[in-house]
Amino acid sequence: MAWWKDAVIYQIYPRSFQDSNGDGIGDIPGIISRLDHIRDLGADAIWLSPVYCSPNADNGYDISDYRDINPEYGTMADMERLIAEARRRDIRVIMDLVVNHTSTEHWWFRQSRDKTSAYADYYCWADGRGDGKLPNNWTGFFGEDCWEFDPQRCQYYLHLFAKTQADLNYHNPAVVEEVKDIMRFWLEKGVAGFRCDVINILYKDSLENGKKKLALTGSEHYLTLEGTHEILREFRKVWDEFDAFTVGETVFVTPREAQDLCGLDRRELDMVFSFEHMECDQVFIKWFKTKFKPRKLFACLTRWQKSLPWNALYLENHDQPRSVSRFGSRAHPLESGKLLATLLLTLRGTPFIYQGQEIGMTNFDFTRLRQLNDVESLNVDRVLTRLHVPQGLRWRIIAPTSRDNARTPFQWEGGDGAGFTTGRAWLGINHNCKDVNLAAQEEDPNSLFHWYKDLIALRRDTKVLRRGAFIPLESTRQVFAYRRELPGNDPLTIVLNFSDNPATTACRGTVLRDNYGRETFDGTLQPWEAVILA
Ligand code: TEU
Ligand code: CA
Repeated sequence: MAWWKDAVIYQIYPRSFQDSNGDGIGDIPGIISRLDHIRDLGADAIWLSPVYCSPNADNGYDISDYRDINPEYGTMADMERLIAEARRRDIRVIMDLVVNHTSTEHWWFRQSRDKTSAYADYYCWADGRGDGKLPNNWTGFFGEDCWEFDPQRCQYYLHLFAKTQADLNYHNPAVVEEVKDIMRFWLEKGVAGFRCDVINILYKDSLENGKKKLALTGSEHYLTLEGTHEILREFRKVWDEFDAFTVGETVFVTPREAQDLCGLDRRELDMVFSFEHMECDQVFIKWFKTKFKPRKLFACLTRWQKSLPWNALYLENHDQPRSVSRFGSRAHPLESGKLLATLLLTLRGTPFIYQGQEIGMTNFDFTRLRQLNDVESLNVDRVLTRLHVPQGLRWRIIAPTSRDNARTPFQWEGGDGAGFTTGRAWLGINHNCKDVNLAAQEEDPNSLFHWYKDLIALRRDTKVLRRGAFIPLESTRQVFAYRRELPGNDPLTIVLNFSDNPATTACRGTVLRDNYGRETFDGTLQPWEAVILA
């Protein structure tokens, strides 16, 4: 049963959601204590960023034990209680499945250092090319080399992400079986499915040199290859046993490749997170930001809406800067926040809301690298330093792109600790929590939080918004308009003005929702006005 076609999914970054014991780190009992907020918002499922045992080089995306919970977050009993408490509120739990790599502290990796062990072929080991040269010329996702020498085994291992995230070897059928067992373990505990981390890069066809590129040299050897499709179909056998839901995080995929990854007849994934629309404000790579051009976003969304039967919709996650800071307006934070909410909740697909998005949390207000934790930002700073880029410029590159922008603690209240912790938070709390917090927005019927809540409810009650086709109507430098239609249902028209300036549109209709509270519509649009017309 495709429950996920009617669902809104809420992403939790456990470290920053709610601390329950004053150590400054969010935890599972904290999440349980906030389930009512998620119910109140109207979400049907939560996706938890990793809570497994991990030395936290990449905050849980480096797993050292897939069958246990990071003690900072709680115990397996807490996790079981979370699943049960969520179920009691009709909320499904989706786990993050991070199986492209494990932590080098995972016992598979420790064993793998010994060439004679049963785990010898679990990772991508290779010899250097003589006189201290690396096995090939590939570069990693975090801006650095992707090979590390292991003195015990006297070989290099591949790590496309941080040094302590070693890539698994998917040429080894034993690895595929291990992952299937891990998935069964969690599905038997009652989780509803998985968000599959960088799932389109599992299979590396060879470790040959790649074509030199500005970023990710070597990626033609692992991006969305047939070997990965085969592995997904193998995983799918387990998913089908449990009727599990899956969304793949798929880096650098085209609509064509996405069709193959989640085509109904192919029995691979249910949907994918694509990245193209996250690239509308960058040149070449994510660290070179340029002015956001709404028209690029409209074109990109339109292409994906038209190419795929179903999309995973998102504007934020734990890797991306905050959407109001990025696509919205400083002059109109509330209106632009509501407009972005309207976009997310009226496209065709399954909307994912990232914690804090529903109250318009912004990018961090840090001023120095020292305040950051993100392994990617710290690596990039090291690389830029090596290239003699001066400190001021380094900060100007890193600050707007750092993943920590989305990782500051949830702003529940305005006071010290923002209701997140009674202790010292592991990552700085944004000082704007005095103005931007849930408690204040709950009181204010005109708040962004109430707008999200209202649109989620509208979506739940309006079949055309959930299942209708997407028909593009207008796409100018600032206005995006589209229709959702479904035989036997009244169509809806959505008009969005992505600008601090007014605009006009040819669209007309009776107002169902308007973020300026207007009751009639004559085709003129205020700055950042969002209208749903019947
Ligand atoms: O991210 C994969 C990914 O490619 C990017 O989003 C990444 O965060 C970065 O921007 C690359 O430049 C996933 C997870 O979402 C991320 O948190 C992990 O760090 C990464 O995989 C490794 O597991
Ligand atoms: Ca805690």
